[in-house]
Amino acid sequence: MKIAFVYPGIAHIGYGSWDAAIAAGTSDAECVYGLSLLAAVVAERGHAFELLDMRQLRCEEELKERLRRSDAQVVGISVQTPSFDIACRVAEIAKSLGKTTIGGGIHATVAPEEFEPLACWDHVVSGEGEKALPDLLDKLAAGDGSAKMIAGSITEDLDQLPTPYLFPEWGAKYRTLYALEVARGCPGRCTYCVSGEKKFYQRMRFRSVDHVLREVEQAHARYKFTNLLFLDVNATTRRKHFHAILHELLRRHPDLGVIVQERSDGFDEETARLLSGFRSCQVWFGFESMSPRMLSIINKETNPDEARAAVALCRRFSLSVAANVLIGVPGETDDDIRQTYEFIAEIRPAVISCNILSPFPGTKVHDECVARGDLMDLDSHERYELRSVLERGIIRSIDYRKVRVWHRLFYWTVGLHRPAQPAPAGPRPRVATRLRRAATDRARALARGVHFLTRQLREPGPATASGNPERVRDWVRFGGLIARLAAAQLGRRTRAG
Ligand code: B12
Ligand code: SF4
Repeated sequence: MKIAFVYPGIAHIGYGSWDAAIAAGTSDAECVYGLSLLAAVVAERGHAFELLDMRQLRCEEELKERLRRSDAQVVGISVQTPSFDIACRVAEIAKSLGKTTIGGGIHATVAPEEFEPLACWDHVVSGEGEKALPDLLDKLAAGDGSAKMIAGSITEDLDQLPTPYLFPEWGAKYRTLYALEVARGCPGRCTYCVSGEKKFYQRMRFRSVDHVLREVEQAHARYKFTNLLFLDVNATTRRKHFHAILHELLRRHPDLGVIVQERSDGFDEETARLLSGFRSCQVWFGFESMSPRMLSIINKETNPDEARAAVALCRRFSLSVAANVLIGVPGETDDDIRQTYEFIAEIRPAVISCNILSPFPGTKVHDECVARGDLMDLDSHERYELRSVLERGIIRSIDYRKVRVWHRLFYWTVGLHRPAQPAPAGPRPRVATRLRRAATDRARALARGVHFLTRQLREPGPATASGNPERVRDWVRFGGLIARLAAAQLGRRTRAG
């Protein structure tokens, strides 16, 4: 039996977005780890597969043509919430060509009831697919019937999983950035997160250190990748385990750049010390907010002191800090966002991702919004996509004009204040050299500032004054906000002085 895997993740970004995203280095051209794993497990059972990544196709006609030419009898579609409508369209096309359709992925896990009544789906696998999918393909190959709705089982022993198959379509990307999973699940219960609400993702399971290292060795020998991304949402949930992996990786591949994702409460000195041994390291913290009130509302179970301590550790060990913040949360006030903004302005992370809350099905926030009639009428699932939320809004009680202004301000602040490069190691250079370097630094910062501002002004984003009165109002608010923040800062400095 042959399965064509389809990745329909083109919500908001559209067909053919891959090349541009690769050129810009954005996460819109990330490899899809779940599909790499599924390809490897179906291959183990003797099934053939191919990939159709819609980000790499030009239009629906090309998709139809590729499916028509394909000798795959089955089409397996990996669905995240924003791409549900697109996925249904793919399933309709595949069915019209006589293929059997299987839906899976996070949306099939959190909202299987949305698939059930639709005739375009023959089978829907909710939860993890490593056992359910090959079992289903075996049955289909044998001509045995199977239920439409299938609950995937949890893979208890992650060491049973094969090394993911790296689709050649993504080859160049994998060569620079290899994604690695060392554990699954998260014990957190953040109200806005799918992992936090669904029991399925809360149970932690860990791969053994040997199993992880074997994969890294195989992949490194083959692809010679230069950077390693830990997909785990909280790398240090079990510190000793993560330290053992880092220790061994450091011994074998200190030349790698590593990217990890962390909660600020889990980050300790030993982790920072080990990470500092690699060629480079970026730590993405899920700070979300610096308002204790909001941290409690979203049930983040961290506090601003832990965030500051984590950043201080990164500074001490010269690790690059990347910050995730979350705004547009029901119940949030200007003052709550201001506390987060001031923290960001103070720590000056190298990169920021300012997320706007999207009430994904399967989260507590979603259920609460529905219960109080706060969710807007949505014409498509694409409305859940973050950039769409920013432009069109999704929760009635949120003032998105204000959210857009803050959003822009976070990026401006970080874009303009990117920390200077650390001084190179070695003897202190002569005065003339130091002056020349300082002047070059200033000139570069100025050029970066000018480039950044021109890009922001040209960008057809919500806060550009392009003739739309709504956008002009955004600008006026923006100016007012900057003036107020500057005045507050000046007042504090004067008092301190
Ligand atoms: C890496 C990552 C990305 C990467 C790669 C995405 C990908 N598809 O792999 C990038 C950066 C591209 C990305 C983008 C987005 N992401 Co993301 N991402 C993740 C992250 C951190 C890890 C994903 C992962 O590899 N998991 C491990 C693998 C093994 O699990 P898996 O992918 O779910 O696959 C398993 C099952 O779902 C199932 N399965 C999957 N596909 C299929 C297909 C078939 C046929 C079958 C039978 C089974 C099956 O079997 C797999 C093996 O068990 C998760 C968090 C998490 N805990 O999963 C968020 C997560 C998936 N992302 C999320 C979101 C919101 C997004 C965005 C929508 C953000 C945005 N811009 O709005 C975009 C999607 C863009 C789009 N156009 O649709 C949410 C999804 C919420 C939702 N309801 O959709 C998550 C859960 C984060 C969270 N906790 O809120 N993401
Ligand atoms: S946001 Fe992070 S810490 Fe919170 S539940 Fe989700 S994955 Fe866990």
